[in-house]
Amino acid sequence: MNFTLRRLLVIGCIILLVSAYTDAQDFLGSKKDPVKVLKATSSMVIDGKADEASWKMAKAYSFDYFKNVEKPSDKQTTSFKILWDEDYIYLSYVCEDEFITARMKDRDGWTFVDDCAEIFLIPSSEKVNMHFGFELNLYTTANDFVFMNDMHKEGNFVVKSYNPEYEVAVHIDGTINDNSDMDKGWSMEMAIPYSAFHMVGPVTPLEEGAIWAFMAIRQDRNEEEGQRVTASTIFPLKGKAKDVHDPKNFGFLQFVKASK
Ligand SMILES: [Ca+2]
Ligand SMILES: [Ca+2]
Ligand SMILES: [Ca+2]
Repeated sequence: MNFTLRRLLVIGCIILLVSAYTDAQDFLGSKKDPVKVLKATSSMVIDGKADEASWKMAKAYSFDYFKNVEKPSDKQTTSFKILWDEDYIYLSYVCEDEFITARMKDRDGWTFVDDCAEIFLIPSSEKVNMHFGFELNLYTTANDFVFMNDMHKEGNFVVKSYNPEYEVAVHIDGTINDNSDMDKGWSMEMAIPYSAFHMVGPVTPLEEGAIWAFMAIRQDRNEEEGQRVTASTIFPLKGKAKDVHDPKNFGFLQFVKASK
């Protein structure tokens, strides 16, 4: 290989590396481009309908990354919004759903194989191996937990006795557990108090400018029998396992003031 060719190859490699690095830094949810969470300026009524003025200001995010799709109808759309104030984090999920399904009525049961809204939050600007998880089905049954990754050679620890108080309400446009008709969808509104994240050790405050890591997920169950669900997420799931609990798959959010 002559000198000029070798030099061109080296330059090409550098360009590729720099562009890969830039891509890795700029995706939605990266620290450079965190999901901006506006501060709520209106009073929020947790009734399952995101029709407060503050919700109208908030940007809607779709869940475009699907897991366990077997047929085209498994890809149903979700619109996700998030807001904050000094006391609460507010979440809104608006989900198209032709087959609204709910089974689980026991706290900390398998809500994640029902139609289910999920949020995993790390109250830190670092992706530590621990998150608070909230998985709620359409009966507002909660599976809530503290999840600890890679605690043991056997895997993860999940502390399900974490049962904080928070507000949640669901609005249904259709019929639950009746697949003889086509439903329109459902929406869920949640308010999780900042006190739910208090613990021994550092917690990044809920304040303007603070950055937290998170993952938002929707589970979609459409069949009367079995426990097959399709998951969809705000951020892509990487790795062989496509694990929603892997903090490497989480993105960042930043609490900001409402723009005028
Ligand atoms: Ca509302
Ligand atoms: Ca729990
Ligand atoms: Ca469904």
